[in-house]
Amino acid sequence: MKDDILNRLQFSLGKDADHASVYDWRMAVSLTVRDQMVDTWFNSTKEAYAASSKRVYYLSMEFLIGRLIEDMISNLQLEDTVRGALTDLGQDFDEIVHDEPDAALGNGGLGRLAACFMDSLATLGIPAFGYGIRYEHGLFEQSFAQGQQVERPETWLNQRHAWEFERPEVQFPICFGGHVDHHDGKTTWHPSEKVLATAYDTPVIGWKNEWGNTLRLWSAEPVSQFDLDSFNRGDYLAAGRSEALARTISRVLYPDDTTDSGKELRLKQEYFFTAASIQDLMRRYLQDHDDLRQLPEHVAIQLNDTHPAIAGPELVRVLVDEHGIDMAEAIPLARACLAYTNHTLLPEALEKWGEWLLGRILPRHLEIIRIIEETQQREHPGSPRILEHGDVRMGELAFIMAHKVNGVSALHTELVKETVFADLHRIHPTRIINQTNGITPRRWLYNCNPGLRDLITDAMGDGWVADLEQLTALKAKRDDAAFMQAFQASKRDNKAALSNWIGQTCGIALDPDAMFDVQIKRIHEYKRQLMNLLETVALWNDMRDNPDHDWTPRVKIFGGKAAPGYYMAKDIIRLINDVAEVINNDPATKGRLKIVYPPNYNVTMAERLIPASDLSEQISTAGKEASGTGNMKFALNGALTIGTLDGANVEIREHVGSENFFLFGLTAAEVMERRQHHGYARAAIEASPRLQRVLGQIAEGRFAPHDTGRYHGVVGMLYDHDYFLVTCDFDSYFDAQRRADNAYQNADNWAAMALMNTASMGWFSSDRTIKGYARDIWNAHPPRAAMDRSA
Ligand code: 26V
Repeated sequence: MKDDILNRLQFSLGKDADHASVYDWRMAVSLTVRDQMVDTWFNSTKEAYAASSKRVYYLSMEFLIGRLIEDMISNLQLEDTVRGALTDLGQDFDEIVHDEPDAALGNGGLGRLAACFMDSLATLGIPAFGYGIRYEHGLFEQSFAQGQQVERPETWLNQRHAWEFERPEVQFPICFGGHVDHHDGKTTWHPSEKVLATAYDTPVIGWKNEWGNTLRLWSAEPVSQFDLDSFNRGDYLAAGRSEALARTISRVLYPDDTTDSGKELRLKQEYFFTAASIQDLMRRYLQDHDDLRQLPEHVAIQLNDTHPAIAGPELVRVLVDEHGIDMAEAIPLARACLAYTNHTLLPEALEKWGEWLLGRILPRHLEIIRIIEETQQREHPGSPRILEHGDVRMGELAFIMAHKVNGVSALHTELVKETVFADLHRIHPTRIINQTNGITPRRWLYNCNPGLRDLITDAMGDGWVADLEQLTALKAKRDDAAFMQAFQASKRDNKAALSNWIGQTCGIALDPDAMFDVQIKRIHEYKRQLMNLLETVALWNDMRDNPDHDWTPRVKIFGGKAAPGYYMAKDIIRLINDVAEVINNDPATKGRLKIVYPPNYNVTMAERLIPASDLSEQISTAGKEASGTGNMKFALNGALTIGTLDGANVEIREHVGSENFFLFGLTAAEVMERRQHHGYARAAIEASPRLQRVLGQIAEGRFAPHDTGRYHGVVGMLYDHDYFLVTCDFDSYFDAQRRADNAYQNADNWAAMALMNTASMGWFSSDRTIKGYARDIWNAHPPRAAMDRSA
């Protein structure tokens, strides 16, 4: 390993050890590790070919992968080797790990789920490709200026990405615009614009290096690098213009996951990566098959939300226009390959495109969508429409073109059946199924929490890493005093390490024995960070009123970004920071209450915070959080949840036991009912003196003394509509927090509850989720006898 690293340093980086920077060392190590994945990767590809296996194609606009170095090293079981080699070379392993930029090619849950799925597919040995976009700029970097969010472009590709292989030979033309000709029964699309999609492959090797799949991300390039005619005419700017235009397609990740803004560039991005992926998988299929009618036996295409929903019409277009299959046959054939996952019920996030816009950019696809619509209406008169009020509704399109549609938690799936797709569900009663989300235990326990990982492995071996339900054996340890002491110590160590980091980055001193209460996720009104903050102010008031009470010391930690145009979310961020300023400097509550909000929350920060948490905030308005996956990461790492009956919280609570979960709030049915009552928010505020007082303080400028009107908008919103029922759930939430306070006072009992969480979370491994998809949707199998292992 040492020689390999030095060789890489010399011959790939052109540096000698005496002059190498941390970056050079990191690249040398990463390339060395990457070399060790290649055999497994090639062999897996060969095996999948030899067995003529069905392949899974996971199409996702986002892959929120974060850093890769630790995952890669641990899956290859090279931790000791790499650490040893670096120590011998006088280098610090941890410093090198922290040098890797966090690949933020996603907004949040949906993108992180795709990354966990890639890890599980490889670990289970299921032949699969992840297809997405190689954004030059991932999710913006967040900082705070006077408490307000400031966005700066993210620049992960300013450095070479160590893990990818550029594939200049894997390149497909992607067309836009123009018009369509119908002649002698033959249809021809004459596009007006063309770009090239070039593949960049990252190997994804599963646990213990047994199987490798590919994450293939597409980058947009101009068809011709340079317009020589313009150049020769002396028009030097025009010579580069089409080049620049082409490259904008993969330039930047859209940071708005709240509202569908119908931007042309986003539609182009969606079609760009979908069309490239379909061409790629068709090419692969036709290499060793000739009958396209067998396509569904060999190809499963999973649509991660509606973002790649144009795959339906695109696949039909390829089958009909390029391979001469009848439309009537092509539609069911495409459907048999396609499946769609729904990740949100929020109406403002459901994608739709103006018919005129879609028709201008993809004229042939609009024709095909009309034919799909007619076919659906003929077969199921009165079916909900794809085309409505001049819009193409991507949810309906995805549903109609999929043989299976899934929700991401039990509750969410029922709501999908009852709300957004109620009418389509009546027509196709077996199409909607549930696949509750999961998380990869490799990243979210094994790598991010070495203390707990070693404790578990010492107790039971490492079989749990690929078979997480083995953790139930830990339940027997609750009466083992030595184990419980070590369990508590590992949490204490993580909290001390986090306190150090927060001291350094935020300049705030924390007491590692206080309860660490954490809410990290995108800032959305439905996630109710505001309710958490109001409760914090209420607690502060109570602490000041009763200074002699035996208060449980708390640290409130927030993390998350707001979409740049989501003004209410940005006001909430500013309010958190303003309140923190006042409370953190109040001598009356010193040592009892602190608020910290480290900027630029990302995957790497989650890996730091989650293992150091005591209390996990999962407090969305019931019915709004499709699943949540952060909730699973916390519980697995021994945090207790304070939460509503929403998303996967419902199933988490069933697994960990209601006695180990702080439940509060209205149910989804009660939420719908309450909204019918006119003036429900005002009534709730009037019934709660505690809440009234907090809102009064905010409204009168207690936290913005030089700009007292700053939060009138926020307070007014709560009084006037409060769509997400912050006011209605406030008292119930406050009570649940006091139950948590009391429970925390008994450290042994708290630890026992925490252990029950860790021990009960095995079912939430994304390995279990992927087995469900493979069985119920894809009919895909590992070519290896490994199937026995994963059966
Ligand atoms: C939505 C949109 C709307 C149109 C414009 C661009 C854009 C980009 C991303 C999204 C994603 C919204 C859906 C989403 O992330 N859902 C989350 O999915 C998680 C994985 O299933 C789940 O755990 C979360 O509860 C759910 O909010």
